[in-house]
Amino acid sequence: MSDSLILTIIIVAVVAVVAIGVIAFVTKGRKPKTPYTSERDADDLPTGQSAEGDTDAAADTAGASDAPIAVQEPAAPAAPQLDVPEPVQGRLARLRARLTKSNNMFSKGLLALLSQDSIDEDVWEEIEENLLMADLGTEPALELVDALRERVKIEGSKDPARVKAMLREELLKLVDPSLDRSYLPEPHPDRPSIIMVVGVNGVGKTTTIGKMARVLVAEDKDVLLGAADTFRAAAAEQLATWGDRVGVPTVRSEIDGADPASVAFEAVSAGIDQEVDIVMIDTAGRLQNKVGLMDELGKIKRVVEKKATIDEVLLVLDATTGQNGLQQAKVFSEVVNVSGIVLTKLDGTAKGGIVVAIQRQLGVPVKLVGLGEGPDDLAPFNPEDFVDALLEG
Ligand SMILES: Nc1nc2c(ncn2[C@@H]2O[C@H](COP(=O)(O)OP(=O)(O)O)[C@@H](O)[C@H]2O)c(=O)[nH]1
Ligand SMILES: [Mg+2]
Repeated sequence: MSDSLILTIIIVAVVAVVAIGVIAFVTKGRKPKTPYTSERDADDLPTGQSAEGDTDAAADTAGASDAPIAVQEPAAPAAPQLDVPEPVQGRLARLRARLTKSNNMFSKGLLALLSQDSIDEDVWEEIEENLLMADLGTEPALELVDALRERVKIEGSKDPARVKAMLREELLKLVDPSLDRSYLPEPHPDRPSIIMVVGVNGVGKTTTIGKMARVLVAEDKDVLLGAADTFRAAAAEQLATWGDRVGVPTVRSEIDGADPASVAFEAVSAGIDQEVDIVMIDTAGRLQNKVGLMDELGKIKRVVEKKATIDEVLLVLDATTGQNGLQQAKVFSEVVNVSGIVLTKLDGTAKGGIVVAIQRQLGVPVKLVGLGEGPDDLAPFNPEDFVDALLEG
């Protein structure tokens, strides 16, 4: 009799613990360096419900967000040695060699073709093939060939330097220097900017957020990360590790498979509480179909926007996947309002033309490019530097 009473008590206790739901952890690496007011400093680690307006959202997140936020202090006893990220200015130029190496064939082949004594129909076709091989896309490739043909005809020049200059100008037109590529959202007076990062599994979302946190730290911004890829515990750990290196806190759930929207909500709440400049939200990419994708990303957006509107949705695409990447881009852009592209793994492909194809297809600019696995191998996209890199060598 008493045994079963004890058993009942244990079961009730276990159920109660489970019912608490999502417990978000805030790994706090460094004290925010900018303009927190002193009364905020005292409580800048949230220990419970943040200000007004949470009740609505709590309902939407099935009670998960009214769970207390536990504070996970860094384990290191001494002050951790933080990385100093490389300056952002001129990063693409520094990383240019990575692009040049992989795109050498592209430019060498093209220039050789264009510098021939007589460029006949066959040669123009070969030039077009070269451009298609570089994933430029059919329409832009045709446009480029037509424009070059016209100019070569008018100028009659076979001087390689001149031909190269023409090619540069025409490529630059296709990459479109007029697009707004700012990756820093306009600051808000009363709340952080929110950046959500989406894309399929393995394209480099988490890595990109980690690298971007460093870019933002180098730009003197206070950043907070939200690990809303709750599918695997390792994903949150991966993100928090990136954050720790530069003293950026990460809001995460300790439960695998927790509601991503709840974690995103907690991250934004913590970001508001801590008065950071930018909250970046990582999402899962395991979604198999459009409906699931729409449900999950839609819910994150809905729940987060009870606190603050999402300023930027960055779609991460792997440059090595070519047409496949374009297909993914299409699906994501149907589901969320993509405002910028991060093109990763450009160091591993000779298909730099994908930049043009993606921008054309989505009508959205490439804002940043990934050029390696190193922590500072992410660069703001600059059309001139990019085209120069394609044509170098
Ligand atoms: N070469 C290269 N590898 C990258 C780049 N960006 C990410 N990766 C690698 O791609 C793999 C998947 O990255 P991850 O961020 O976990 O992808 P996620 O599933 O979208 O979050 C990791 O091994 C990264 O190091 C890049 O720009 N260049
Ligand atoms: Mg990830």
